[in-house]
Amino acid sequence: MRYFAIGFLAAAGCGLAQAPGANYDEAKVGTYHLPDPLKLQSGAPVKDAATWKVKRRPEILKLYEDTVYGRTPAPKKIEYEVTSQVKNALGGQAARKEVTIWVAGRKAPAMQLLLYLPAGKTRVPVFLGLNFGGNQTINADPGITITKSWVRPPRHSNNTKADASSRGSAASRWQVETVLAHGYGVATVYYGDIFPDRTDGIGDSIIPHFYKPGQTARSAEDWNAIGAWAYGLSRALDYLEKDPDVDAKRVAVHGHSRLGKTSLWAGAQDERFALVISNDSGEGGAALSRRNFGETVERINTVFPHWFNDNYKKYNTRVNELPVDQHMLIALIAPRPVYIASAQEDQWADPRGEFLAGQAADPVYRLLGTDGLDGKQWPGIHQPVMSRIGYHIRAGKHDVTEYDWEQFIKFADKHMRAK
Ligand code: GTR
Repeated sequence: MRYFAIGFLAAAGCGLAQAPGANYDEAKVGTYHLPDPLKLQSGAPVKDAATWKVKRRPEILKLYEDTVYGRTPAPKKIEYEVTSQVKNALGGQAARKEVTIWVAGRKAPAMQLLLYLPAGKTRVPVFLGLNFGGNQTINADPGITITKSWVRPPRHSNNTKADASSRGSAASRWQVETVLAHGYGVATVYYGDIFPDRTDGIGDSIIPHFYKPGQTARSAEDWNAIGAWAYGLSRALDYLEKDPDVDAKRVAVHGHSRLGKTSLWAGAQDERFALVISNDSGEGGAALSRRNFGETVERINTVFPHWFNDNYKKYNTRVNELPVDQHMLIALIAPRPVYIASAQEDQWADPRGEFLAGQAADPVYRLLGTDGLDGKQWPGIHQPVMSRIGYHIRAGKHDVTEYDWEQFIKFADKHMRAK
């Protein structure tokens, strides 16, 4: 994805100079002052859980809607149809279902949900996440329906229709068999079913289906791709609540990179998600925006103008004036468990900034009576922290690996397993 972004920037001719200019020098990060999550806009301190819940949390949520991800409209009722169901997928390890979910009536794009459940089990906890290439990419299982939605053409190709060669291409990022073996279900939807990830994707997204009569465009506050993807995750959870084989009170929402930004925003807004995982989400995700390290607000808004709302662009060169920073996004998830995963070679995502955001959310978790983020120091490579705010940094690149999943499972076993 990284390489695509740089290629895209060159192709679009919109300021290639910004990418090589990115700062990777800790000495040049500069000083910054983070907004206090435990201070109301009026200036009054938040001293108890009730004030957090009733006043400060809604205040922060609104700031995020107004200035970063945009306002999500009131949810419409889903309609759904189970289109296939087998009991013996993956060599007998799992039951598999495919479900079409209409999130905004039958005229709007529908999402195709793929669900695996450990064979013979009911009321199972589930890991739910969006995928980048179509459901068929998460496992080589030939029974998965290949997405019919637009997909980004592979290198040296113009083919925007996925074919059988993409089956299982992201299997290492999903570790389906391992997750099932630990007693969890796996649920996924292709993000392009909700908003095709192109600068001009809005017309084919669910967003116009929420316009009021006569409306033809979004306002500066309105949602955009990340908001729409997060909305899709909540509607997938609506379906999981109706499926008797799933324990919808134990659904972990996860995502990698731009979809990690999305899982955080989904978890922040929708308190039904029991646990939230961000993998290498970086700028606009878990990383502090005020730290000038790796990707910046200006860069992300320039290359991906369709991800955040239009007001966010006003902060391109004024990050210090943002009324929020990303520790407050994590705080919105409190007191639910949240896990932040970084990768050492993913400096673009600012691993340290991701840890510091978790740390700055800690006081909110503590106010709500949990252990927050254990430990004061940024942990070394492969030293996962499993407190209510969890964190690890692993060796290697921007990716989701077997190691990441081992930690996600351990974290879920600890915080979501017990009833
Ligand atoms: C990059 C983008 C990152 C991250 C990544 C991805 O190009 O700059 O913020 O979201 O894409 O989603 O893979």
